[in-house]
Amino acid sequence: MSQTADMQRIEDLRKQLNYHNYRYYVLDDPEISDAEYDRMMRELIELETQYPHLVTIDSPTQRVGHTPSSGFSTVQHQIPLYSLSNAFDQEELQAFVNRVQRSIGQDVEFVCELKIDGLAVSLTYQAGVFVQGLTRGDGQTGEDITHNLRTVRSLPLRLNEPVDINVRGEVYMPKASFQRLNAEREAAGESLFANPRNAAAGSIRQLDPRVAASRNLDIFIYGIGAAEALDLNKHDACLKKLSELGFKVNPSYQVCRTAEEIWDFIQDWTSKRASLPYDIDGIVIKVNDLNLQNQLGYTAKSPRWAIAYKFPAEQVVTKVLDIQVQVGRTGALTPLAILEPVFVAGSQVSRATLHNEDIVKAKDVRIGDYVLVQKAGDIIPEIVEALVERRDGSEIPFVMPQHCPVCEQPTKRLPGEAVTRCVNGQCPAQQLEGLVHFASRNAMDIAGLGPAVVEQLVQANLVKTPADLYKLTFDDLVQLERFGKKSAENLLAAIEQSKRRSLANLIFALGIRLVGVEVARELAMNFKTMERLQQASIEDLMEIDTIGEKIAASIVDYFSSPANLQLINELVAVGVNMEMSQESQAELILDGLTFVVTGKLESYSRKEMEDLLRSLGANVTGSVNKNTDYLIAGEKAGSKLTRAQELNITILNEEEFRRFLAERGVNID
Ligand code: 3BA
Repeated sequence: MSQTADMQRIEDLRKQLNYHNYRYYVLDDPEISDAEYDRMMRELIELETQYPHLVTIDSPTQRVGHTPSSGFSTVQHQIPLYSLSNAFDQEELQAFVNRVQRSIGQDVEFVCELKIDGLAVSLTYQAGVFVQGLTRGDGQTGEDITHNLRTVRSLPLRLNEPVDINVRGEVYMPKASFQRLNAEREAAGESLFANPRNAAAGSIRQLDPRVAASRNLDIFIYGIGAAEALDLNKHDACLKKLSELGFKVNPSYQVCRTAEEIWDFIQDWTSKRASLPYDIDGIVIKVNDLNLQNQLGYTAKSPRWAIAYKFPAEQVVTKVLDIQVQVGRTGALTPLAILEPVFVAGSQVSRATLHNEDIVKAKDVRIGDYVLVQKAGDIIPEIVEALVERRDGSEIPFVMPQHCPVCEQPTKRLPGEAVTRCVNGQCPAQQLEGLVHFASRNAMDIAGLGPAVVEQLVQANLVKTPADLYKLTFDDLVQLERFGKKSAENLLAAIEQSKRRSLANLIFALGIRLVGVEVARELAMNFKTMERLQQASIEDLMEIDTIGEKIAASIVDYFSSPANLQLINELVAVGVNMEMSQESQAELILDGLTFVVTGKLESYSRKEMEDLLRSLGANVTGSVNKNTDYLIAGEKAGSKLTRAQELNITILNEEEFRRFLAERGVNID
């Protein structure tokens, strides 16, 4: 075929694919089969491979991102995104309507919309082509998530008209996709997302667009940020126009003329929301007339012409069958209410944590009580209160046990602390939780080793300490229930791989109290080997900026226990990495030095420069003082430069900093 014919075909395929994409993802009404769609897509990919210079950013082939980006850049919103003020009941809603009507001096038309529970984003189109998408961020600046947004199938890459427009909407994950994703994660032993909103947030912030693409995100558009003259004067007309341009607009909006009509709409959706395929967390009420919106204006944070009515958390009554005590990784004893199972906010609830002794006392929850249960943040079940009037005298108050329910050793509650602990380091419950933590994602990241499998291994007496994991054999595993050959092989491979995790991961994996991911990283960077960390004194540890006395004492305490030392020796013996790798050490050429960055740099934003410095091991602070080693100063540097000169601190401009690094073997060009 001739090149012109190919070009024509490319154009043709793009048009068709965009159209069918819209039928499928926006209208939910496809005209062709998936196979036919795939065939066209493959043909287009083939042609674009042949003519790479013809690939455009709005081509349907560009939805699945290619390479992961190194991070997101922060971008200023052209028009800021305000927040919504809230109304939590009918009275607050009525007050809003009254305020608007009094201010306008007559009856006003409102539009009620479902409040999608997702993440607000801002999309920019130039001449009808999607060019940039940002998160809401703080409303003034957001993060550039263009690549991930391109993977959202209902987001048009090209509009039906070549307009310049900025629109706002909500990215969300449908309930069904959320259930599927969590089921997959559970099977893989990965941590679960708390709700569809968090899953959507985690997905849209993936550095690798291929991962975002696999997450089935969706988007509703509900407003225009800025547009060339479209000649619209009502909000409902904007929604209609957005829909005509090709955007997915939620169809369930309604024009209301009185507070009663608004309240009816709210009541209606309060009962219907469970049957929607996505989460909504309220109803947004907006003044319909755009001129009146302008007239009402904004407060510092939110428009005076709109309000969000937030649904109350669903509360149900159930009975406390028992209060059991769980023992966590650190030995903390947590009272847990066992409930008669009930359905709350979309799922069955049969347990609710009571946190600690004081909270049980404050709520005065007793075994046998009827209680009011709700989900905090729509996911974690909690007991709101005990229904005292329903007691018959048979209820039994809770008493924190004096002995650990698992190992039967005495428990301890230190003065000033809310937690009661089992202080026996050999307690099987602590060991189990410790193993789960050891294998978890930020620790040794052993795929397939979630709580269920750990429990199986412990029950079968195959594993007591993390070191035992490395002694597991194929025969050990295949004899377990639900373990096939394949899963046994996979788990052994994952355990083997974990031997090469970084020193920081290993330190975190040990589960030393008060040592989180960040502190573990600091420790690895400062001590470089497990051996040196083991020998560090409280004073040595406290030399690190971020480590105070409590953390230091906890670390020294950990390494003074013979059982812990034995664990480390065994991990050494099976070949677990105990050192910071040579590469990461070489990269940390600024370790121990404190930098301040000021002024406008030529080829870096200030944030990029600070990230670069941190990645090389430097400590970066905001103000110049006697602890500062270097000041990197760009154009228009002000008081920090003066202060550095006064203190005789070495000042580098960008070029000098480049040379400074080059002399130390690092080239940043
Ligand atoms: N409408 C969220 N803000 C919304 C434009 C205003 C607005 C929302 C909305 C301020 C939803 C705050 C973030 C923001 C654009 C600022 C909606 C929804 N309207 N339907 C009135 O469905 N979650 N969120 N977004 N500007």
